[in-house]
Amino acid sequence: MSATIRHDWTVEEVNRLYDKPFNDLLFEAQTIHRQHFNPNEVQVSTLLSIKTGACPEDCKYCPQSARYDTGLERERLMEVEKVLESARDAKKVGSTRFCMGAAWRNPKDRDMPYVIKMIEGVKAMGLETCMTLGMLTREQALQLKQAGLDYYNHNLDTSPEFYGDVITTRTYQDRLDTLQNVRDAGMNICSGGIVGMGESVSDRSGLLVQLANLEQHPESVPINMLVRVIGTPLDSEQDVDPFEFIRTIAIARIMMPKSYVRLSAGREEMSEQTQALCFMAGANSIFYGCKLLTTSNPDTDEDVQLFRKLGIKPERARDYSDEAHQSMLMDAVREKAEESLFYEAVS
Ligand code: SAM
Ligand code: DTB
Ligand code: SF4
Repeated sequence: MSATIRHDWTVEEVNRLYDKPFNDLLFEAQTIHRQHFNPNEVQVSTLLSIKTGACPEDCKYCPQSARYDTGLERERLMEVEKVLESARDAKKVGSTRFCMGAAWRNPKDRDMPYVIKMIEGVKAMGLETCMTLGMLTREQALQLKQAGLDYYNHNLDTSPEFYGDVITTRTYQDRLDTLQNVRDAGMNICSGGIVGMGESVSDRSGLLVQLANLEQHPESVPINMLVRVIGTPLDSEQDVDPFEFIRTIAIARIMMPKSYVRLSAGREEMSEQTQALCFMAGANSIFYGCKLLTTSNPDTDEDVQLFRKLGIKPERARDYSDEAHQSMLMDAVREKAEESLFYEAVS
């Protein structure tokens, strides 16, 4: 049982992990988890939708697409001060990372000064910053990095084979290109996907293979269970067997031993016992706060209770200023930046 960092996974091999006896799989995942993390600590992030609804994209799972009638009220880009107020509240309740999401295909140049002010303000509070704004160009990624953005969330969502059944307005390669731009700018990557969209086990394996075979594993891997929102094309998808979801978490942990695996959307539908098994399987991050972007998340009181019952403590902010991590990110940046017009921006 080795925790070597691999980037050569195959779908067949991962399918075999899905076929393992449940207890063997969980034991393997928990053993690897303990080699890299304190098993009784969970990182806590808070989400805020900074621009809601009316998105031109057609992601079939998403309540924010303008193409589906989900009854969601659209909201323009939030004022910077309002965003900072929310971040202060998140900090008060113990979150260490503040994630800001926008229902955009990509940010427009005119939006950048506002999101930059948001990053600077949140960062000044001592919170880690994360944004998810859709596709990014290299230049935009560099601007966000310069403003102090720690993480960029951009999910691959599913396997390359199933992807076209879910989204047609941007390609899988577009997503990979954005992840490359984020990496080249020297930011941490947050990328994962969704379980429960009607995909096969091989599609779940295919997603994890794509993530784990990236040049560097994403620092953060959110595994979402589909939140079925009425009006979206996936609103009548079948329930996911909780054991299948837990297996996905365990396999993500085994394949990406040092990444934070986030038990992400869908917790409201999960029992405490399912969530506990997800933590056992190696999940070590959650969204905390009663709202995700537009749908609900468990009440903070419920999460405090659950942590208490399990003896779990929220993790204190990780110091990504540590030299080894910074120099690893900066090596990647320099390599790419030398060929780029934007070298001055990062040097
Ligand atoms: N618009 C940007 C984008 O798509 O890149 C950022 C926001 S988007 C809402 C971020 C992610 O939320 C999606 O990639 C998807 O994985 C997740 N998500 C959206 N709706 C969901 C749902 N109903 N259930 C589970 N996850 C969902
Ligand atoms: C991620 O993987 N999950 C979060 C975050 N990244 C941005 C979003 C979940 C959204 C769930 C549906 C909603 O609340 O609109
Ligand atoms: Fe738009 Fe993002 Fe929702 Fe897709 S997931 S419809 S890009 S907000």
